[in-house]
Amino acid sequence: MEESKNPQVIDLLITNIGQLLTMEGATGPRKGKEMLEIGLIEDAAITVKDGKIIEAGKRENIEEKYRNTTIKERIDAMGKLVTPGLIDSHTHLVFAGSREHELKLKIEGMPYLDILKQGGGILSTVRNTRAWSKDELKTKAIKHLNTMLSFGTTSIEAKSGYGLSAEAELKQLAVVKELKDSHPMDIKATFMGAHAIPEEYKGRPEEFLNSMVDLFDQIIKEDLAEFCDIFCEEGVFSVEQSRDFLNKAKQAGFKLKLHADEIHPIGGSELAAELGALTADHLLGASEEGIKQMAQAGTIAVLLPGTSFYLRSKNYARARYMIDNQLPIALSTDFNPGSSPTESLQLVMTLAALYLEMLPEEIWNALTINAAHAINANEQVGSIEAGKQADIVIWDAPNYNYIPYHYGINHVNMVIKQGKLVVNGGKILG
Ligand code: IZC
Ligand code: ZN
Repeated sequence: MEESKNPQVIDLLITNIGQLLTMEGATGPRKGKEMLEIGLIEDAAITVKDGKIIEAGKRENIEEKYRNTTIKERIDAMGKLVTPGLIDSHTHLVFAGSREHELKLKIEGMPYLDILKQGGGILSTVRNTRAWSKDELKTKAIKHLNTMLSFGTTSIEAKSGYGLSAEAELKQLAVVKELKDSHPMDIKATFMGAHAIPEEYKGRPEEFLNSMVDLFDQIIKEDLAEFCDIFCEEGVFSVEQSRDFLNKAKQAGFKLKLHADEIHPIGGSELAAELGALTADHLLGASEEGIKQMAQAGTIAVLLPGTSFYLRSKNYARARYMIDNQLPIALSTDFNPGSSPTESLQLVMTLAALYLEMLPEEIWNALTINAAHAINANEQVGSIEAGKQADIVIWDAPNYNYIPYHYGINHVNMVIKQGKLVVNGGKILG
């Protein structure tokens, strides 16, 4: 009898779900036509115990099956949309200050890399981040994490890269580690000491990179970061420098990520494929050959249309070509104080629809199961399936097309993180 398999007590039943996107059944990151699969169940219910999903199915079946079970808490989803928590697979979470003064320069037409060349941009955030204490950085990061959570994001990746010295990079990573232990958000850390060349190393990029390589063993040993990333870009780090740096990172035990072909197409995608990187991010200028090579190598493309939008770029990544060539896509905010100051993956959905020409089903995959793969968390999160974490969003929306369609506002009603209600009525709970 099925009933005998039920626990006698469960923590939570979410019922009366109009549309449930389970995203279940993926065997790896979804690509090509697989990105249209969303595991849709209409008129659905979910059961949860000990922070994990027990099962999801048709409301009628679940309610009948759990008729004699003690249910500690029930949530009526009022016929609305329910999905897995969103996953933001590329953020620069921890930084000091802000860069609103650059908005005027942008409006006047000054390019992003010119601002950096003049000691602004990333380098202005580096000066602030070096000056702030760990606690100041942590307080600010918590504010951003709370915004993300209230917008439906339940797992993120967070990069260092605004320290650019041993001490300040380790400070940023220590902040991430403390947040991991204290905030409901799941956070995966990336060491991005190779984000820019600091002023004191101007003209000596190799020496600077060596000083960052010197931190690898300590970061791995103290479990401060799982991934290593580099800004492979004209005027920042070349393909050769990136290859050498990432090879050393791989040897030290990091999984690899790259800011590749973000502004100029210099061969970052080909390098990502050659190194077997887990992800290559941005890819505005990725060549057709690079896209095919990444698909072969099993690299995931992390696309950040918010950055194209905010840099006023005419270029957007060629998502349709990527999908046609079986390259799996994740989407992300690129949350940072310069090229993408937003925590909202809901805005990213709209930009992905309008400018990457991605379909809503593809967008939901790119922000759930594929993003989970992009941060090596696919065993725990990214779908509503038995045994996975109960990271669930109840939206104030009738269906999954509605979120990318109605843009610029927050559609979240409730967020459930590992079985616990953390956002209600769009607001963070104490
Ligand atoms: O602070 O400008 N592109 N890194 C590479 C960034 C943007 C972040 C920033
Ligand atoms: Zn970035």
